[in-house]
Amino acid sequence: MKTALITGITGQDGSYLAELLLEKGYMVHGIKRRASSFNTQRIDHLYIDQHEQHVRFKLHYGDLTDSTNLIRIIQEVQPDEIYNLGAMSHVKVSFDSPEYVANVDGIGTLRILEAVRILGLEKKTRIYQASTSELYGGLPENKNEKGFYDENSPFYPRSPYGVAKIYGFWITKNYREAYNMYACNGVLFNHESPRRGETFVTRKITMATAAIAVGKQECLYLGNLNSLRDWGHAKDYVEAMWRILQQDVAEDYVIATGVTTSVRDFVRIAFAEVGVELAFEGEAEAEVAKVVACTNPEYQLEIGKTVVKIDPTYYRPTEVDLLLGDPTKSKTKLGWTPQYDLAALVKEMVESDLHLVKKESYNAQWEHIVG
Ligand code: NDP
Ligand code: GDR
Repeated sequence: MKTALITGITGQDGSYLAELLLEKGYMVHGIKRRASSFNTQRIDHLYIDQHEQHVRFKLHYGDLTDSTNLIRIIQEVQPDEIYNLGAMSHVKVSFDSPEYVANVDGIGTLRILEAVRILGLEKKTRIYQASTSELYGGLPENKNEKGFYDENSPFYPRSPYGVAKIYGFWITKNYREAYNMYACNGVLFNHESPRRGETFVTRKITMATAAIAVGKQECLYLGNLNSLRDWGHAKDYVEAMWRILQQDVAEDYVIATGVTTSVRDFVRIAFAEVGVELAFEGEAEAEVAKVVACTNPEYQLEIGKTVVKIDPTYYRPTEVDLLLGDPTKSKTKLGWTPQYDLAALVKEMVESDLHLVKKESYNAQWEHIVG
């Protein structure tokens, strides 16, 4: 039985990856942070009473800022594979906490690599580093001749998050070259799911779509509607992470769908899921989206109602305008093909959020969400 250790197991990707590895017969260890309230909602369904025999899922308290803790856990677990998914992963928030992000997302990666080296596990333990399309920064001149970002495109990060992650990228590559370690970067483009954190734009939109449809929210406030993202499903992307660690030779891979969509169109597609057609009018901070048709008898929104407005609070000091990844290498070398397209992703997210907001207990004030 192979043993895996996942940092960030309580996050979106950590939860899907834990499910995948358990299905594959792994013993799965995860690092969770101590918090004053429960933070394991995404993985509670995987928890098995630790007193039972044959337990294959175990959580350890820890933090990527704490080297001795990481060394102790890795020594105890002796993992065959480490998936370093732990991070402060919100780009906008990284402008508020740049030093913390550098420590967790940048130096945290070094701490994992060093722990493996200190413990003499370089030959045994394979390491996956959660790298990101944010490294590219969306500069048009850096796209390849086909108009995509690929494994050879230059980096130009545009946020403290991107800058911290670029350190994680290079230190992973350096340890691979310097110490012959099996350490790889998955340069993943945006991936979403019903488990996506509520302050990322897709989830913010699908939750608001559902809440507005059932009359529990008036309006959705967003920032830059023009930005374009290559959105896939987290379930597909964790499969790619696993494949990256199963190759003969350690390499870095871009994981993407190869399709890009604007935030504005994501809003349109989400509202169409509840039978609402929107029209966008006005420009810049005065842009709004109004209901022009409502075909689902279950959700009777007034024609002409404004359901989306701009709040400049959500603008970023520096923005990544466009992301579009070239998945050619991952398709050919890893045999990876995503199962979801954007339509299927949005459908699943809206359906899940409708289920959530229809619960009587649901009364969140999404108008005031910060993120
Ligand atoms: P989430 O924000 O959903 O999860 C982040 C995880 O990291 C959580 O488990 C969180 O714990 C944990 N974490 C945060 N700070 C620390 C810390 N100091 N020490 C240990 N753990 C910590 O992110 P995703 O699941 O979406 O992403 C997973 C990884 O992939 C991240 O590294 C992210 O930067 C990267 N990535 C994500 C992409 C995406 O589109 N989703 C695309 C490219 C890269 P807690 O639950 O306690 O907050
Ligand atoms: P991103 O994801 O920054 O790409 O990082 P996010 O969903 O936060 O933003 C995507 C785009 O939408 C625009 N936007 C808004 N974003 C948020 N969060 N809230 C809003 O109200 C809003 N309005 C418009 C943003 O400006 C941006 O252009 C994600 C994270 O998962 C990272 O950890 C990961 O590395 C990258 O994807 C790839």
